Amino acid sequence: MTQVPPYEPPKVWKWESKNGGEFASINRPVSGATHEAELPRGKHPLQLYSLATPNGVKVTVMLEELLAAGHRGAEYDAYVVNISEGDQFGSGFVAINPNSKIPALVDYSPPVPTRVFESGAILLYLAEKFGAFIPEDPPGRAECLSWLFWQMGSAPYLGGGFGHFYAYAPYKMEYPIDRFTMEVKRQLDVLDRRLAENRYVAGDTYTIADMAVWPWYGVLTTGKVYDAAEFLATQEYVNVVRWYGEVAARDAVVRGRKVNRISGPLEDQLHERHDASDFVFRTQDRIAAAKSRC
Ligand SMILES: N[C@@H](CCC(=O)N[C@@H](CS)C(=O)NCC(=O)O)C(=O)O
Repeated sequence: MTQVPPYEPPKVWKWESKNGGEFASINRPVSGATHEAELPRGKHPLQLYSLATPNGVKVTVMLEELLAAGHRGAEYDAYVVNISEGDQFGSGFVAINPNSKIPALVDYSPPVPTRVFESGAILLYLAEKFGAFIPEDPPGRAECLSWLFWQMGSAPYLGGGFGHFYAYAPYKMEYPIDRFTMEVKRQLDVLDRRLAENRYVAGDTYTIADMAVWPWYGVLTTGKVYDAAEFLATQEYVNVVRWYGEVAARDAVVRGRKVNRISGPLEDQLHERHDASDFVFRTQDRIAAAKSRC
């Protein structure tokens, strides 16, 4: 087994800022705002504050799917919350998500503006608001919600467990990597068996369950999450790979993945989204080209 520095836990744990690993500069053992910062607000009723991480992409895909399905009330303004720079601890953001994590949404259409945080809650809120991407029949709805909550409960093992120790911890440790790899492969097998018998996660139709699961477990098979496709042998989960490709080809998914993205190819980065035309005129490649002409 890999040699790791010996550690004897003290009687009472004390915070040393260096022990946060890759995210030492932003991890803290307390909640609340660290600085005053108002959130911007655009012209649409729905205001999204997010980043194109797997949790953020769930919501931008849902909003683009709603718009593609003709729900014009789903027009939205999307702003970047740069979590590496601590934007999630600004007072305005903390007021809409006391948990200081993206994504968070404010709906200004009701008489009293409604804040929603937690990606699963946002998906469910939007599905109920527009009556879309969630089955109406009780058994179908129960199946859809079961998989939605399966994702919310499972992904922390993939992100906070496997991803942290495989990709971000200051040194590699066999014990936690083994433990979380075992669990993530078990989860992939759960999903693979489900998708062997169903076209989509909740059954025959594409729902918020797909939108929640796909950015994590679907994209994992491409190596774009933690660069771990080979290590996890994700190609063996053939039904997950098949479903990944089918969902990836949806126009709304192609668009949703670009919103609030601040790294990667410039043509895939749409930092702020206020209008459908932004996908044509406001991606970073277009902005860079316009600047070079000045
Ligand atoms: N359970 C939450 C998790 C959200 C979450 O972990 N967001 C991460 C980015 S993917 C974040 O904002 N991290 C910033 C931080 O931990 O300070 C959800 O699904 O919305």
